[in-house]
Amino acid sequence: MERTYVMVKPDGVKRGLVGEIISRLEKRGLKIAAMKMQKMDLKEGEEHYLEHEGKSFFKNLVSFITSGPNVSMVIEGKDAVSIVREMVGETDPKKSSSGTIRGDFCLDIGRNVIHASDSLESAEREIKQHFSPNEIFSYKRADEDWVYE
Ligand code: D4T
Repeated sequence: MERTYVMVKPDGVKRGLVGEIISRLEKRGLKIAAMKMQKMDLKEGEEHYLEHEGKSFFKNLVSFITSGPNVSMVIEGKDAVSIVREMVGETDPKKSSSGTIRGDFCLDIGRNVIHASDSLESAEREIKQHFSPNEIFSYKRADEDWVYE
């Protein structure tokens, strides 16, 4: 089983998409191992987007991600990192297929409603950045024997 970090960004929260997004993840069979609402401060925003430091869109990116509360989650399941990235769609919603979260709910690259870790290494780093170990839960979902063979 893998764990990945997922965040409904401030635009997703303000647009009332939290329930829809969580519902898609749950219905796929993925498990919520941790969840909280939080607001990133400047330092956390810059740390989250460290790989984009120096790029033309960095300032806007940090200002957007710190503009309001987000809903942060640890999502667990078989191949969770790649499965969730596939459900999220392309970074640019214009290139995202219908049926993906970005393909169904947004139009602009700077307002793409959700973040999900792009590798196991990023997932580990991002989970550590946003959650302490006692905020992450291990439990069995009642339908697990029907989700996995
Ligand atoms: P995040 O990290 O926000 O989930 O997005 P992705 O993992 O899908 O994509 P990313 O790290 O390459 O981009 C981070 C973030 O920057 C915005 N962005 C990106 C932008 O505003 N202009 C751009 O040209 C690019 C490449 C969108 C997502």
